[in-house]
Amino acid sequence: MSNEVASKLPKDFIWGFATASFQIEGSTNVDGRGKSIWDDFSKQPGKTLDGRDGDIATDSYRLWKEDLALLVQYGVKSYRFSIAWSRVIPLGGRNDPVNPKGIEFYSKLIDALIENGITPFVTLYHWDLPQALHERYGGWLNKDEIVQDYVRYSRVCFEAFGDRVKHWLTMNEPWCISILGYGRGVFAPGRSSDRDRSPEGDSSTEPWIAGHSVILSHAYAVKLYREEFKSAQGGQIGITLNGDWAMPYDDNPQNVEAAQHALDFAIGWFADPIYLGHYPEYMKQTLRDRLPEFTQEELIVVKGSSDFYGMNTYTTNLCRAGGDDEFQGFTEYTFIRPDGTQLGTQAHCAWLQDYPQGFRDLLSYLWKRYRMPIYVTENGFAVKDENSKPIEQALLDHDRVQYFKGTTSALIGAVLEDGVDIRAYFPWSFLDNFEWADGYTTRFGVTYVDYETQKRYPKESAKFLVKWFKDNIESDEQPYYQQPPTVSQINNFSGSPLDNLSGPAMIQGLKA
Ligand code: PNW
Repeated sequence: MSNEVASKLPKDFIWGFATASFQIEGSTNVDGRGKSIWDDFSKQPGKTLDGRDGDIATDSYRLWKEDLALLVQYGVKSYRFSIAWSRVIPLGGRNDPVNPKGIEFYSKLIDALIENGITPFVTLYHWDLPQALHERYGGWLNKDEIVQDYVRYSRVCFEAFGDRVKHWLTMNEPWCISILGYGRGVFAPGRSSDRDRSPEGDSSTEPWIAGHSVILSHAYAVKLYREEFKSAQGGQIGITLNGDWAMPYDDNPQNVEAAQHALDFAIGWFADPIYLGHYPEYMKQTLRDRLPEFTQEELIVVKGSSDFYGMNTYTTNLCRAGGDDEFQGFTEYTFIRPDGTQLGTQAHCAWLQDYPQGFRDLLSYLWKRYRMPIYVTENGFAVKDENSKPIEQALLDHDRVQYFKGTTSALIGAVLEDGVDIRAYFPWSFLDNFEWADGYTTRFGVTYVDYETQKRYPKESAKFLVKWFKDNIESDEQPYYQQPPTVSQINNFSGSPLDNLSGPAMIQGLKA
């Protein structure tokens, strides 16, 4: 047995689908939830492409049992979701009251997942900062306040859920929080130097300050977990960073260097301090005194503050030296090769093309540079014009299936041939959902959501992924996937009848 060449992922490999609270929950005004910065931001004219907000989203706060039943039907091993800070602590702060209804919601969800053999993979912060903290002291711009408030929020979550949650992600994508929220101003809270966009903000300083606060908040929450919870609860905790592969446009040494500069600004900004203990040299040179410094005491807390490398990645950029975009490390991105051909298939969003080799190259780069086990916590594709297609056609999401064929084969190649230690893979996303500044016009789901009826329809890509993981993970005698539960089984674990089951069946189109 042991000298057989492995052809599958190991049996403890984790896979499942990912979501985030504000993108799916809706019910923004119930059970004591406080506002997040996305509530008002998404309601301001011009902030979302379709002018829509997150008040309903996929209605998953109400429909969570249907969502769970679908996850069970898919046979996932794990589900990545995020907790809305302002449901748990409506005003967010360290002296503000905890909301029992908020705790209860996530507690029930966690119990139900576990009862169905699904491992909860929980993000503490996926961009929905309590609005009250933004108003009180500027949110991520105020390091001294936000670190303490975030750590207290984390404590409440470890206390309430840590007996059952063994996989924690502190922050989702600090680059997006900082650059898109405080630099480009396209995400909440929408601050920017561009006065057409925002009455306040300074794009030359605020993103670096916000990023610094995010790193420290993450690190002090991890310190708390390790000191007070880990020995009893036995979980793992880390951060998840976004970052796309940067490929030199051609062999010109300046472009080769530019690709590294792009990686320094997109990934190294966070990964270097957290895994190596310092900001990248190129960032220090470029930003000088605009890049905050860590004190010695802080550095001790920051360095080594993640148990694994959490990786969200979508695409590959061809990189050329030059341009004036500081956020990209003064590198120009393109998808057009020197010979005029496109790198890959274009997605609905301008920033995304399909290029699986880049995914594999990024995995190798991160493994060599940081030497941490990698959890791929997001990876996905939005089919061009999917939202304008009739449902039956949208379900035949050929380009998304191609995308996942490419990334799953790159994934298994990285593990079995390149020797990269990858422990998990979460396609984004379980459902079509509120795609931030794109509103509902861009669909990333493997499950189609009809927003008129809130019915869910598995797309071809869901079927592809379910089968791929069934076929490509080693199994014991006991298959890891399960039979879908009956409605009465679902009712049993929740103790109440399925609410909101409208029409013949909420979930259609998947053959067991
Ligand atoms: C991630 N970019 O965001 C987020 O974690 C998800 O919430 C989101 O729905 C998903 O990717 C798809 O967009 C990103 O502009 C947003 O490069 C923007 C970018 C990358 C990731």
